[in-house]
Amino acid sequence: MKQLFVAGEWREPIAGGHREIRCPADGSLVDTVAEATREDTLAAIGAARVAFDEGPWPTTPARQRGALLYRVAELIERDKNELARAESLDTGKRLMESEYDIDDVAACFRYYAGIAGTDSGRVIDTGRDDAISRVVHEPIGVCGLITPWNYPLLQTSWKVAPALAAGDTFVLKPSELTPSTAILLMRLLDEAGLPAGVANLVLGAGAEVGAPLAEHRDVDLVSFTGGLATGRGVMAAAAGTVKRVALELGGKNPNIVFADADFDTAVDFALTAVFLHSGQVCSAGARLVVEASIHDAFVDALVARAGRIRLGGPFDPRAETGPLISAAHRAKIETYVAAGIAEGAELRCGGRRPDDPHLADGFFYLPTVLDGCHRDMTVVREESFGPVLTVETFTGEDDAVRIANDTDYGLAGAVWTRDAGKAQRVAQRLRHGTVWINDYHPYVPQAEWGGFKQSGIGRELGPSGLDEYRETKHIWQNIDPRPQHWFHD
Ligand code: TXE
Repeated sequence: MKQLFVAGEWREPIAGGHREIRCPADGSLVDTVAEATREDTLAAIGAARVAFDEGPWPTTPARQRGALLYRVAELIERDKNELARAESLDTGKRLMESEYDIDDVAACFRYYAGIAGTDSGRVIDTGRDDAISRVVHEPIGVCGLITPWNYPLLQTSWKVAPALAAGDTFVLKPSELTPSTAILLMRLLDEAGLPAGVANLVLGAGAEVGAPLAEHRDVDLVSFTGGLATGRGVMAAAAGTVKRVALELGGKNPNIVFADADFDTAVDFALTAVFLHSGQVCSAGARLVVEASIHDAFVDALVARAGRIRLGGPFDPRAETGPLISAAHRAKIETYVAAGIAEGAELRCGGRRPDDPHLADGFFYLPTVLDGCHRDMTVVREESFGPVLTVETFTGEDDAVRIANDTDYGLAGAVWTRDAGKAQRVAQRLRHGTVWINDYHPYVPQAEWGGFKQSGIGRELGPSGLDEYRETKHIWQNIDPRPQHWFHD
């Protein structure tokens, strides 16, 4: 199984390990892939280090790096069907959703291709005619890129594209549950003509293969997307070498609905906000915060529709959403729902696995609505990352903002109202990295994505997403040097 990509070569893992990848929709075997160990990661870090210190990539003109990224975008579009299918088999998500994801992956590569080389730094007015001062950007070095299983290739592209645009080299470690599209991406980077050693891939478990990326002194930056607990560990491991750390750690995102919102549209979007991809979305609107005066009608309408959502596998044309990623993840969600009910929430729908025998081999869980929730409940405070909506009520603007901000997270949120002034006031007061007004979920590669508070550190996408992968240097030149005589001769 030559599926590790190190120094421009496809290699077997040193210890010869392997892992079975199974489709979460029905447990069928998707592939048996290489399972690396720490030694493989160390070899990959070494290759990325050599490629950075000696290779042509960091000093390749940025516009040329951009041209290569355009080629990668074209190859992704050429192989869209294969990539989407692989993504759906690994994650269980609907093929149509994977196709959207692959379009977004290509768009991300195009965006960073386009801005590579457009920012050549600043010339500073020193106030002196004998000195030139410039601030320039340089690649940061070797990057460790650790990605999760919910949007495997998409989240990878948010790291790989800017890292390459900046002139870095990297070691990528995808989630051990969803490695297939990372393997395919490496092939495309190679086909596009990326020099050997710039892109390296290791597959395997987080503690074994991911941890060295956070710890190692030859890695200059670790960029991690995943859970809060693992992210804290990555940050602690990175502290030993004071490397640059970028973290995207999910959210507990409020979806605020005022009584004057368009009722049917707000109900419709409240469903997509939380139940898209069965809630396995970092920005999922898992907390419905609804104005008390419309609470009953709104929740009734929402529950009626949630109960009709059709579950199914990736290639079932009638399916509207898919399974959870694993048995362990479903068990975790079941624990959160049970805790919510024990703490006083009212179960309005779902709260169990579906009865349909066709779904028995997958990790399905019914869309679930818990009403009568409050902020002290575990299911409201912590990210369940599943199809679980908690409902809280508010009275007035200040109350809505207070409830929405009362979380350790701060990734995203939405506000629904027909009052434009109120929408802007609330949007400005929300302590979340993305705020949607009368919408939910859209994003564009041109706009920054990331979290306040414990949702993370740094920003992906947009110009800031490139800055994460660059160092800033000030170069000062005295063009007429003479003794200063600060100290007496
Ligand atoms: O993620 P992990 P898990 C949240 C969600 C979910 C929870 C746990 O709430 O229920 O995280 O999911 C690698 N050093 N999100 O356990 O562990 C791991 O191999 C270095 C939110 O699946 O965070 C994988 O590649 N790396 C999220 C990556 O970290 C380590 C998306 C993410 O896995 C490691 C996914 C270690 N010690 C889950 N241990 C989002 N922000 O969108 C594991 N990893």
